[in-house]
Amino acid sequence: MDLYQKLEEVSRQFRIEGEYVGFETIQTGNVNHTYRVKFILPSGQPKSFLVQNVNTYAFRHPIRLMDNIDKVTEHIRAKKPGQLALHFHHTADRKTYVMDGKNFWRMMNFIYAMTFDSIEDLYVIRNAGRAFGEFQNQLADFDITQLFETIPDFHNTRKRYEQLEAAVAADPVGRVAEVQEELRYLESVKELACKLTDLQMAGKLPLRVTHNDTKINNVLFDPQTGEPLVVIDLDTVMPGLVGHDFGDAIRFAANKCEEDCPDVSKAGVDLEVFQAFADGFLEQTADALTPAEIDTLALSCLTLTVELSTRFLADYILGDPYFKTKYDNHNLVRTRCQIALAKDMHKHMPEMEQMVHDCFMAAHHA
Ligand code: GN1
Ligand code: MG
Repeated sequence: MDLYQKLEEVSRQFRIEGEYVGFETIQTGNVNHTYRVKFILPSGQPKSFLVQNVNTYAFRHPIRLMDNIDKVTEHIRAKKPGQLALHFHHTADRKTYVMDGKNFWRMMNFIYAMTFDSIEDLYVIRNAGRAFGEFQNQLADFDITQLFETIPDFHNTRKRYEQLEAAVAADPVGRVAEVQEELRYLESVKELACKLTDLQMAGKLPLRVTHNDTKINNVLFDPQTGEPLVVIDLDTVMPGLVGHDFGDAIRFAANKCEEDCPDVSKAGVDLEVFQAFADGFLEQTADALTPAEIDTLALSCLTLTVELSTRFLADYILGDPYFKTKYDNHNLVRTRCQIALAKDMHKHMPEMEQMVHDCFMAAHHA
């Protein structure tokens, strides 16, 4: 059965009625496959839905993952009744997924909105910071023991280093020889990058419900007003550190180029973007955060950038089993870009720390 028919079949299992008029592939996300399916409902109204094929290599327990998402989306929906929210469709037997063989499908509402892969408008950046900060707030009273750890040790930087070391030792496709320079750099920043994990293990940073994949294109914006609507991509909602969300957002949004830019001379942290995001994020979260959390926000940006470098590089060495790639050495290009960004963040750490402090003081007194 081809994809066209498959998507119709899946939609029907989610009890969508009316005429199927086709689908579009949504070119975003490095892990799952996403499609917009289009129907004419029996009422005559055209309506779109999002169908996703969940990557079960990345997510080994997709059913429990959907259980997490269900609980979290319902918790958020209850906090803002009547407002736009993410919603997952159910099958006739009340499941939020359809399984066939190795494929794991889910369906959600299609929200007419804008996303940005890169943003120059500082107002929008600030709004993205507010959106992720608000997400934290909405889940502040959610019991973290209710959540299954969808990808264990997802942001455990020490474990990520171990995984890289194991990949190097295995070297299954002979790629280790050409990445010596990258390995040396990553080794040189290991202790600094792992500091966040060490503080977590020592119980010095509190666990919260975190999103864990706070790329700015995971915020949907109102196309007219630029106001944030909802935060999407809840696959990795798990107990985590506030720095995981803050750091990953900065890693993506404040980079002066795309995360896989082949020209590494373009990579670097845009401090205006950093400040705008920090301002929006702390406006929402300042009162809830502990001093140790505030003190590690700037460091967390370096941490998450180095950590993702180890992940891209390990995947490259293993022959790209995890991240979707568009060309042969895509994961190596990604690694190099993230390393260039990490180096620049390292250089600008004092300014980043000062900005976090200033935004915190401003929000705290507001
Ligand atoms: C993956 O698939 P996507 O784009 O939402 C990855 C993130 C990485 C990101 C890098 C579950 O996210 O951790 O930061 O790629 N998600 C997972 O682009 O591994
Ligand atoms: Mg994601």
